[in-house]
Amino acid sequence: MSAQTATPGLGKKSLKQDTFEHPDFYQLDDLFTEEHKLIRSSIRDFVKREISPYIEDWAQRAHFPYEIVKKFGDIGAFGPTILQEYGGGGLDYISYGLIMQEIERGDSGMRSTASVQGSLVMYPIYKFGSEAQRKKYLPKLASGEWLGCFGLTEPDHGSNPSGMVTNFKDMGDHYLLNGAKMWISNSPRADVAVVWAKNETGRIHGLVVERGMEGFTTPETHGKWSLRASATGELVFDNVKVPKENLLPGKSGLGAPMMCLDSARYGIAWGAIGAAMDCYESARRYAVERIQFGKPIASFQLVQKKLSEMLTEITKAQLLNWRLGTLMNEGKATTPQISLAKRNNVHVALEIAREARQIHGGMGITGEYPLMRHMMNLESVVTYEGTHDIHLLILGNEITGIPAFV
Ligand code: TGC
Ligand code: FAD
Repeated sequence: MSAQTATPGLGKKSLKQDTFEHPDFYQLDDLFTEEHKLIRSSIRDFVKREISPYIEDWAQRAHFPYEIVKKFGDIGAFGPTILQEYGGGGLDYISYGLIMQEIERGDSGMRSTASVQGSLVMYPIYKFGSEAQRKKYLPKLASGEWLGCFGLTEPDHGSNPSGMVTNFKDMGDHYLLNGAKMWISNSPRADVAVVWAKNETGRIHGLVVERGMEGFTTPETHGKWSLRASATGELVFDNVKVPKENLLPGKSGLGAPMMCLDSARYGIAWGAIGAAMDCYESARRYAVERIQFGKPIASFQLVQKKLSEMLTEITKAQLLNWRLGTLMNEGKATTPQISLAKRNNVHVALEIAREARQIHGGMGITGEYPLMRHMMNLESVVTYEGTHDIHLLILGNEITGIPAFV
């Protein structure tokens, strides 16, 4: 075979400048379908129109813009991988990832609203619910007519959900639910809550609890410095009578909520890189425009180092997401693979937000730029859905076969 017909190697000397505006340094667009690219651009346009102009004000005022719920429903942001017959999008996992990426480019709290609804409320009803439950809840959740939340964490049981004390007793014609959940995204405005609780034998089950059930309250958590545009609260159950048909019959045990977390953590791995890209893009623009010592600060080696490292980490994370997405599509992704991506990508996003803030100097602390908001949001993202260290231990367990949680 002659040199000319051998497998091509190097192509162009460099990429077009606009590649750096929306970084796609390793030309992943070549791997996305036209449908993927269309979904990405339509969500990106939606975020530019409906979130970016207002998010700073919402976050500063700690205001959850409830009207976004219906709008997310209209654009198909809720349950994109769920079958269309239940109101979902019937899309693949790359599409789901791209939707989370573009929403979190706008704000992590907005992505929380969407990923809780899709992965933590619709997914368990879809996966473990009866046909009647699917038909009752999924279309209303998909359209944004109803908002949902997911109650796993308790005041004394965060990283170790298996220790939960929320419980229900079989009273013959209904269940009696008691206990409390804490740190629950969407709870203050939720119409339905997927709640994980133990039965009399200590086995964990999922129950769908509806707003209006006597003894069920959702007090809001105030004073957060993070995810300020997302509503967070408690779920309090004081002798709540839950109809028997509200128990999710398809799966019990901790594995059921953990499967939901796999789906949500996958979305976060993509979402965090959306936030990172927003920070990087802002830093690149600022560095080119800001003059100090008579030159753009982009001409200084230390600033170039920061930008180069940001682009490197974003590119590695994009490749990780794409490969994980293809494994998800094939039904082959594992929990530790998802942990690796969630842990890595949120960590690098947080570092990128911090570095980007530095490039903006004093301006970086103002609401004129998105850096501080992303940075503070990511402090929650690195903690929820399994902390940075818990994911490290999940990987340690996979590598050694020895669980180091206890
Ligand atoms: P462990 O002994 O490992 O497992 C107990 C049982 O669960 C099974 N299991 C899974 N099954 C399916 N898929 C998975 N991913 C599974 N992970 C575990 C496991 O096979 C076992 O089953 P069986 O039948 O043998 O009993 O459990 P452990 O108690 O030692 O805990 C392990 C640990 C620490 C890794 C885990 O519990 C954990 O990940 N902790 C972190 C908790 C967490 O992530 N909480 C998230 C709350 S929700 C949230 O944060 C939403 S934020 C949303 C937003 O706003 O975006
Ligand atoms: P802890 O478990 O008390 O951990 C504290 C520290 O100890 C962490 O650094 C942790 O890594 C470390 N640690 C714990 N155990 C170990 C160990 N074995 N080895 C080494 N280190 C360890 N939960 C829900 O159920 N639904 C929601 O919608 C939801 N939304 C949230 C929204 C926000 C804004 C936040 C902040 C949290 C949310 N959470 C939600 C809860 C979240 O999942 C928990 O905060 C998280 O799982 C950690 O639990 P914890 O806060 O109790 O911390």
